[in-house]
Amino acid sequence: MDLMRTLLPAILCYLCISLGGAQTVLLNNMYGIVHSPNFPEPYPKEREIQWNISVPDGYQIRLYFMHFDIEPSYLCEYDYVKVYSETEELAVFCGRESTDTELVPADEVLLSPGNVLSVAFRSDFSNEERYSGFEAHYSAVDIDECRDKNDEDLACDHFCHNHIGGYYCSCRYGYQLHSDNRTCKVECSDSVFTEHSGQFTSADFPKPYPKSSDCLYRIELEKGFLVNLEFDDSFDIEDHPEVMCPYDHIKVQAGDRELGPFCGDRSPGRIQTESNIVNILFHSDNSGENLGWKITYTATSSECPVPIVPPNGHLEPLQSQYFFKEHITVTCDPGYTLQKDGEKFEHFQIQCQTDGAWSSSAPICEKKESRRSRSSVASVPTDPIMH
Ligand SMILES: *[C@@H]1O[C@H](CO)[C@@H](O)[C@H](O)[C@H]1NC(C)=O
Ligand SMILES: *[C@@H]1O[C@H](CO)[C@@H](O)[C@H](O)[C@H]1NC(C)=O
Ligand SMILES: [Ca+2]
Ligand SMILES: [Ca+2]
Ligand SMILES: [Ca+2]
Repeated sequence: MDLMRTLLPAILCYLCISLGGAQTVLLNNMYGIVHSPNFPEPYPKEREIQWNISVPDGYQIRLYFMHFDIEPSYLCEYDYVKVYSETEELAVFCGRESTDTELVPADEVLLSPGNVLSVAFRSDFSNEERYSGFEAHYSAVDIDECRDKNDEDLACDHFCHNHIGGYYCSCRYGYQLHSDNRTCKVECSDSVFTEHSGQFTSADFPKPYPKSSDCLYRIELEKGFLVNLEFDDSFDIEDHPEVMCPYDHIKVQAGDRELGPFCGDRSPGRIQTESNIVNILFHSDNSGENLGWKITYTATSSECPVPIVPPNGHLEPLQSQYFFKEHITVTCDPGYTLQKDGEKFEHFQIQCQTDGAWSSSAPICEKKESRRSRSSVASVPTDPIMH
C-alpha cells in the first residue's frame, strides 16, 4: 500500500491537470459554512476543493471548525485542509488529534490578516477508513484599526475612532484633518509681522511641530529697513543623512534671494537678509516628531555716511552714525550765511533716505558781504524760509 502511495500521485497528477485541477468556490457573504463533500457522510477520495472567502474592506475573517475528521498522514501528505490568506499559509490540518507532526484545528480560531481567506480541502486516491471530514463556520469581524495600526505611517495622528467596517481619525482643537484623513495640520499662513522686532516659532514649539503643514510667516517693514533673522540654537527639523531636507524644511525668501532649505539639528544662526520684506516658509510632511525652531528678528535701517561739517558751519545733531529718516540741520557761525548753488538760505535741512544717501549735499557757509548788502540780507525775514 505504501509503495502505491508514493508511485500513484505521479500518475494521478498527469490526470488532475487534464481534469482541470481543483474546483474553486467563491464566497462573499458576511458569514457562512464550509464543509467537506457529502458532510456529515464520509468524504470521497480524489477531491480538491478551494473556498475563496472575501468580505468588504475593514473586516477580517474568523474561521473555526465545529467538526474535524480527516485521514491522518505524516505531515498531512495524503488528505488535508489548508487555510491560507493570499500567499501566506496560516495552517495545515489533518487527522483526528494533534501529534508532533500533524495538527487538528480543535477549538483554535483562525483570523485572516486581511479581508480574504482561502480554505483548501484535498483527499488523495484512497481512504483507509471512513472519515467524516470537516465543517467550519466563518464570519466577518470588524478590524479595530485603532488598536491594530501600530505602524506610525498608518495610525491616526491625534484621535482614532473605530467603527464597524472602518474607522476615522480626528484632531485636537485648533488643528484640521489633512486630506490624507490621518494627519493633523495647522493653519499657519496668516502671520504678517510689521513691528521692527519680534519673535515667532514653529507651532507648538518646543513640542513637536504639526505634520502635513505648509506655513508662511511674512515680515513686512517699510522701505529703508533691513530684516535680520536669528535662529535659536534649539533647532530640530527632520532631515536625511544623504538627501538634502527631503521631508521637512524651512526656507527664507528675501527680495530675489532664497536661502535654504534648512533642516537637521544645526541652527542656521544669524541671517542678514538685506531686504525689508522677508518670507519664511516651513513645510512638514506626514510623519516624524521633531521639535521645531524659533526665530527672533530685528531691523536695521539704511545708514547714511556722516557728512563733512562745512567750514564755519555746524551740523545739528552731530552723531557718529545716521540712519534712514534722520535729519541734519546745517547752520553757520555768526557772520556767515548758508549758500548752495548760488542761493542763500536761512537754514538748511538734509534727510537720510531709504537708499542710504542724503537727500542733498550740504550747503557751504559764506562770509556775509558789506554792511550795505548785509542790511539788504537783514531784510530777508520777509522772504519765505527755504528748505
Ligand atoms: C482563490 O484564492 C487564491 C489565493 O488567494 C488565489 O490564488 C486564486 O486565484 C483564487 N481563485 C479564484 C477563482 O478567485
Ligand atoms: C478621505 O475621506 C473622504 C471622505 O470620507 C474620502 O472621500 C477620501 O477619499 C478620503 N481620502 C483618502 C486619501 O483616504
Ligand atoms: Ca485519503
Ligand atoms: Ca473598524
Ligand atoms: Ca516630518
